[in-house]
Amino acid sequence: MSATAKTLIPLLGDQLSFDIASLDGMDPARSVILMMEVADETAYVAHHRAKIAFILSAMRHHVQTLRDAGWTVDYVTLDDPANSGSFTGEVAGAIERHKPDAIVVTEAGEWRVQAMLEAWATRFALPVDIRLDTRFLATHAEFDTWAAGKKQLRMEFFYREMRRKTGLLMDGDKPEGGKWNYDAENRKPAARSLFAPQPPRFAPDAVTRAVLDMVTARFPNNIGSLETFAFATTREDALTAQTAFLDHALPQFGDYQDAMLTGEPYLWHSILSPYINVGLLDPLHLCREVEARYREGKVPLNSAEGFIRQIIGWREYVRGIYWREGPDYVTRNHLDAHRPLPDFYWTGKTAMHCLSQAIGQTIDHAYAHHIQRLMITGNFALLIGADPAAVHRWYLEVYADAYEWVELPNTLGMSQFADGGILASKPYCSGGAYIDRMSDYCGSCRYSVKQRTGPDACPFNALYWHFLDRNVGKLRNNQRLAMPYRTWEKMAEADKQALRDSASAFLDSLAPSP
Ligand code: FAD
Ligand code: DLZ
Ligand code: SF4
Repeated sequence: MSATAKTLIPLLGDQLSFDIASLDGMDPARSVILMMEVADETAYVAHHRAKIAFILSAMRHHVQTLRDAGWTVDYVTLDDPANSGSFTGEVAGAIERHKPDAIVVTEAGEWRVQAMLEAWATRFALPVDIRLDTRFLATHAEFDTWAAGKKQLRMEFFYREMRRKTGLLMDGDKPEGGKWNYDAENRKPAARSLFAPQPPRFAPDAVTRAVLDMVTARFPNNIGSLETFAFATTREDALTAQTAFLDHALPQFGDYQDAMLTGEPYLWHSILSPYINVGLLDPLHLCREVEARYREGKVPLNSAEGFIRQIIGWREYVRGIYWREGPDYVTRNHLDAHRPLPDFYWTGKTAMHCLSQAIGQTIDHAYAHHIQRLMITGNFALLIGADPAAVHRWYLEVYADAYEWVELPNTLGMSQFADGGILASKPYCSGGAYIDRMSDYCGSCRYSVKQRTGPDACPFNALYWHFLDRNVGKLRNNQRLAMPYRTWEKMAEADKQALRDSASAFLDSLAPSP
């Protein structure tokens, strides 16, 4: 490259990290960073309005820190009349403006955008260096090597590799405390008398307020409230949220990971996924902080291990599956499910208290914790036989942390079993008893969780048996479902028919999505 050569560095909205690979070794004096707010990204699904506002505001704050650090940043706003609406259109415009000799970019988080980056070299007749995203522990190639030849992929074994690789919670070559996984100690139901810490809320500054106004004007029909917007949009504030979690919630994170309480959206969860996923927080650094708290005796092992497993285990594992399975993963529909999602997924207006709580807080905060996503909204969609592609679109729309690489395997694989068991060894299905055990929802529900059939019975109960019955051909041989199938088979035919009739009547009453 000549002394005056210039490199264009397009930086995507989920690449807001200082140590992003595309900046590594680059000279600020000979580089132009390009950041683009584009209609394509704001509209590939009808995102929750707080999700759009969070990402655009975090991008606008990040520009300032990059400029303060000496970088030249060309920033294109969504309301710029010359905005072409696409990453490729904006890169074309920036090439006109800056006449670069090369493009350096970090690989995209999803197939859709990665295909765009890969087309740039031909389209612009410039060298394009697409760098691996080093914010993840395992490259795609490393994951594929681990997975190669295995009959079944299981997160637990991949997770152990990541523990060894990072040295997190290791005692020499043994797991800290003698066990790799303390999940059995992480299933306490929460009681009202326990004090649940509230995550810090960040009042919108002038930059965020301008974004909120723009989003209000441009996306009037998208789901979601903006009045309650309280996300951190700078690294500094995200670190404040991280410290608050480590100090106040982490000690009990393990015990109450699966608990649910009316009117308490957060409990002991971290609410850090939006920040980790855009790059404001570094996942490995966060895990090292968690380990340090454990070593200092401030946090019990089940909490530290449980949290670290979510990040270096599940988060890395679902990403590996997403890239390994390919762009057609989204079309899988193992259980041949085709029902539209009911309309109340967009309003929260249903008499089922558990669903109205999980969906209501999703509309208000663009957040629900894992067990609400898996065992309330996900479980219900699975039991009614909702189309997995529609379920996937809903989850991608409504959560502030939703990007296809992490959302799709969690939804289509873990929650809807639509990949036939690549990600999870059994469908996560349950009747009302599980929800009653892990929450206080049923006490204030119009339905009775103890009843199995009839108009006042908890709909989850009959739907559960209906699900097993109609999928018997595909699920009967699953060892982990052997017990419920034996119970079903032993049931009197009249009881079975009453359950079938009750579930059918309920299914007929559902109004489809708008
Ligand atoms: P905590 O409970 O505090 O967990 C700590 C961190 O671990 C999270 O911030 C997250 O980074 C990571 N983590 C935990 N579970 C998972 C998981 N299963 N997969 C990947 N990372 C995990 N997570 C997303 O980040 N984006 C999504 O779009 C997303 N969609 C989901 C859809 C469904 C149907 C399900 C069942 C789960 C989904 N998850 C998704 C995983 C998980 O629910 C969220 O990461 C978590 O609820 C975020 O809240 P938190 O930060 O308070 O998490
Ligand atoms: C999700 C999102 C939204 C809503 N808007 C933008 C945007 O205007 N500009 C941008 O660079 N990124 C945005 N994103 C995040 C991108 O969709 C994300 O970076 C890609 O999905 C990565 O593959
Ligand atoms: Fe949900 Fe059934 Fe409990 Fe009502 S009774 S809250 S529908 S599980």
